[in-house]
Amino acid sequence: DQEKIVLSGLGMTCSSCEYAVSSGLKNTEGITDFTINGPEDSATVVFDPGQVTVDEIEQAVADVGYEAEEVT
Ligand code: 9UX
Repeated sequence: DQEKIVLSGLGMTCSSCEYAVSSGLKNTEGITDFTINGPEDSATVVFDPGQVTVDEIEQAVADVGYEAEEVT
């Protein structure tokens, strides 16, 4: 199974921020695919809910220094 969420209001303001969020997502098991939208300050994440929860994804992003204001 695959689910898709959009994390927005992360606080990414430069390309290094985008890189940091990418590395956090890349190192999280269960995430199948993601895209970072720098200008929109958002990230779309495709994941297997059997392997990882939305909370864990948010935690992975928090671990690299960003916090989603909104998850849709
Ligand atoms: Mo540069 Mo992005 O300090 O926070 S990594 S703006």
